Amino acid sequence: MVFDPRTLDNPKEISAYRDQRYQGSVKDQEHALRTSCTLYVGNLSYYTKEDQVYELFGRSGDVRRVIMGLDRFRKTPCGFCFVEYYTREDAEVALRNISNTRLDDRVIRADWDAGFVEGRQYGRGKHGGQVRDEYRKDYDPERGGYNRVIAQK
Ligand code: GTA
Repeated sequence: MVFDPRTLDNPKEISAYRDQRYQGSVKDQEHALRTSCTLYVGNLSYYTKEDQVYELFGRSGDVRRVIMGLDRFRKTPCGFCFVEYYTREDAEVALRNISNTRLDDRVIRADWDAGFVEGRQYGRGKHGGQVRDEYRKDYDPERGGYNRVIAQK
């Protein structure tokens, strides 16, 4: 197991994100973030397919599974996924090499994740997709155009 000593002093250095619905203590979540083999991948196109994710992330190590993020009402991809590796080391290589590179011509962002549990594959926004898509002001054709709040005005 590779520990980065900086993260022990400042847990936010491992990831700025904390899942507000995490089932466990703050300490448990910090520990999971430091030891898990799972990455969250954001800013995907809604059109990106699971096998493209396997292909790209498989270059950094053996991928155990990919869980595509889905709109919770439509059950269609909504622009994120979780990638689980068999080892922490392979996940670290992927985070270093793939985060902020392009997939389907979009700059994707990878982040440590505390681990997938059933239900986390669904967008939590009021409209079923990701929360951040409801705050977006730009037109993003690969993520449904305008955000759905603006589109309905
Ligand atoms: N590991 O960065 C991440 C990450 N994100 C962004 C989502 N997930 C992530 N996991 C990791 N790292 O399983 C995971 C979630 C869930 C799934 C879908 O992806 O754990 P979501 O994106 O629909 O919702 O999740 P999430 O993550 O709960 O919302 P977020 O972005 O943190 O927002 C929380 C609150 O902040 C919102 O309720 C809103 O009040 C506010 N907010 C968010 N974005 C903005 C914004 N642009 N402006 C103002 N307020 C905002």
